[in-house]
Amino acid sequence: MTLFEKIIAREIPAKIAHEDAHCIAIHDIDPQAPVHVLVIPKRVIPRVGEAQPADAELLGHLLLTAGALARKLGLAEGFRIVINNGPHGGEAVPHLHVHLLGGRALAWPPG
Ligand code: DGP
Repeated sequence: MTLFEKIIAREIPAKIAHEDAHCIAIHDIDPQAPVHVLVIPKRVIPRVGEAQPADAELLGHLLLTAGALARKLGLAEGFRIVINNGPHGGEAVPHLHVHLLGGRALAWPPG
């Protein structure tokens, strides 16, 4: 089981921002911005580089959910969506998740 599957199963606690049939959104344990939420599919895709055409609807749902959460959490000034992939991408948890970051001006390019 991945760490996020354990959170979905309520075996590990998390602050939940949203949940529906296909995904859960939790506040990151180590926030990098005033708002830092992870949108996580309930069906495990290890990383976006391994996603398949059959995952298209689920991937779209994750982005739509992140956008809706940005509105709900008051990120009217802007926000960033990040998906880390593999060692050079900074991936730590091999269960695809969308980072939603906002609440401050974010630097570009990222480190
Ligand atoms: P990534 O590096 O893209 O795989 O992001 C993993 C994120 O998961 C990282 O920002 C920290 C967060 N994280 C790790 N463990 C936990 C946890 O137990 N609870 C919560 N809420 N977030 C976690």
